[in-house]
Amino acid sequence: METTLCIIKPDAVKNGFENEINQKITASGLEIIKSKKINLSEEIAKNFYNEHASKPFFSELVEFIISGEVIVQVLEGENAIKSYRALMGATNPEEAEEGTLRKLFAESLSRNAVHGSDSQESAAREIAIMSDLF
Ligand code: 3AN
Repeated sequence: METTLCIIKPDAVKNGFENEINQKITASGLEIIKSKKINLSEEIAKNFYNEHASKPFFSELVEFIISGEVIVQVLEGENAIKSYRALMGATNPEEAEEGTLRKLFAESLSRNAVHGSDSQESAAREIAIMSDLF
């Protein structure tokens, strides 16, 4: 069994897609073992996105993730990291495959509905950062 961190981002929460996204997550065989609707602090957001600190879109990324309520979740299942990345689809919704969460629910590259850890190291780090929230 593996765990991964999922965030339903402010665009998807504002657009009311929380239940539809979670139905697709559970239908894919993953279990939502923790879930919290919250406004992230700037401090947590900057720490969370630290690997992107040198990218030109870093401040946009941080501003967006703290711009409204998000739902932070831990998902568990066989190959949860890869399996949830596949369900999310490509970072840019215009390139995401039909039926993926980003194809269905994302507004744009920067407002792309969901986050998912991209490796075992990231999952462990991200779950640790968020663990105090649950
Ligand atoms: P993913 O979320 O698919 O792992 P990353 O790790 O490359 O994608 O990027 C992290 C987040 O940064 C993305 N979810 C997206 O919101 C944002 N992002 C990535 N590339 C850009 C870009 N060129 N312009 C604006 N935002 C971006």
